[in-house]
Amino acid sequence: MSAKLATNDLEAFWMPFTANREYKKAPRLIVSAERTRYTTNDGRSVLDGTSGLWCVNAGHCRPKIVEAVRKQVGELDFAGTFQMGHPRAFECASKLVNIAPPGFDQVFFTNSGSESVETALKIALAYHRANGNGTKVRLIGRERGYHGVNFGGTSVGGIANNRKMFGTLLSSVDHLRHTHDLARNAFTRGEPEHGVELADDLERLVALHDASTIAAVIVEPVACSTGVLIPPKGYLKRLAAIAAKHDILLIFDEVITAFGRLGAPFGADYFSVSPDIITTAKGITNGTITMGAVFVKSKIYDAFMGVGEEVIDLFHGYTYSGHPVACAASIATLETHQEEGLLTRAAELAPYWQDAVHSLKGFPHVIDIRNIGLIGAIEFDPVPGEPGKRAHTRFIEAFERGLLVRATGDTIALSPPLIIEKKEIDQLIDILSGVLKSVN
Ligand code: PXG
Repeated sequence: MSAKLATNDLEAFWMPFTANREYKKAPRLIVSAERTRYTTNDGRSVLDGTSGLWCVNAGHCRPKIVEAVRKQVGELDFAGTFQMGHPRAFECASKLVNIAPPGFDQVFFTNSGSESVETALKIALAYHRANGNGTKVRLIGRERGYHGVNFGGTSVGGIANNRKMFGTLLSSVDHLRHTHDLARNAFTRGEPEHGVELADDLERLVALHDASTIAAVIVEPVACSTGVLIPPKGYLKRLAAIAAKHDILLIFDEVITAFGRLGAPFGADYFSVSPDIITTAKGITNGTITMGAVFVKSKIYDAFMGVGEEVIDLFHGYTYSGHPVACAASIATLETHQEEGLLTRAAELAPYWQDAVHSLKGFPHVIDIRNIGLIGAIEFDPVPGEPGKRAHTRFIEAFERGLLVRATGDTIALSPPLIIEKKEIDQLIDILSGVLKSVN
């Protein structure tokens, strides 16, 4: 298990979002995991400060989930869900809508966050068409948003590096301004005071394009991949009100914020905002098996039921929509959450977490610290001409010292498993303090 791999064994895997040549010269390899810790191939224990990639909310290798997967794969490995079914998919969907915010009564299964986003965008377009509003075809995203890597999600996404290599993307897309404003909000604890008026940007786009051409607006309640941008106080409520006024569907991309990350089951619960569609993935199975789910309000599902009973109501779906093993993993995940109170545990830890991450103020080059729920971010001033370098070197240094963090741009993002204990938060901050002393 812990055998070191020869460098040439690493060649075949073209790794995603990775500097392949640098990585393969000095690989960082994980061979096992338990609860909040990884073990590397050279036998070192590493505290997981990122829940994998924001997905292992209940901690690693939880026995109930592992057992459910083992059992399911031996009992029913695969059965399709096109004009067919198997009980686990229905059970899983029912359990999911039970914990969803009020009004979300249907779930469409996908296999990833990217697929959830594509599904949500297509449902939004088809919804308006089914309602006789076929001119509502434009999709609105937000600068610095991340909605996965497929064409729709890349188009509504707002991170230049993710877009610039891939041609013209979808037409009929526009973007709201992002909400990051260090001049007014640096070192805010929780939601920033300033910037609610940025929601009015949707009115600007309505004035430009006319509401009759706009189908949906998609935002992450907290924009995590771009470096953790926390919405200003009142921003999401105002955005929802403007969208509703113009019959524009509001899609919350909760691939990261769903399943307890903020201290409530969903971001929609946390911010008391009711969108029309919610996209999820990651924590839905605790990262164990790939799965995503799109939650829709009944008005959306019902709009598709106007066709004859024998007619397919939505021409969309994936071979693995509602895969039995993924559903088993998801059911066991939801049970683990329930047994251990994990969907609200981040709320209990949030004050301690907030003090802990803000204690890192004052280290060289730190220009902002942000936090919400069990998420933290530390932003550095960039090395001139080398954007991203400062966070990347600190990420590598932290890993060497036994802590996994995520570097994105010039920000280090933190999102430990929701089962983390206070003493482990202390360890995390202790290791990070050592790393942040660097003046380079
Ligand atoms: N929407 C949001 C809001 C996401 O955060 C996706 C869609 C796409 O999900 P899939 O499952 O297709 O990857 C994401 C994914 C990071 C990081 O370090 C974030 C994601 C993925 C990998 C790394 O910030 N978010």
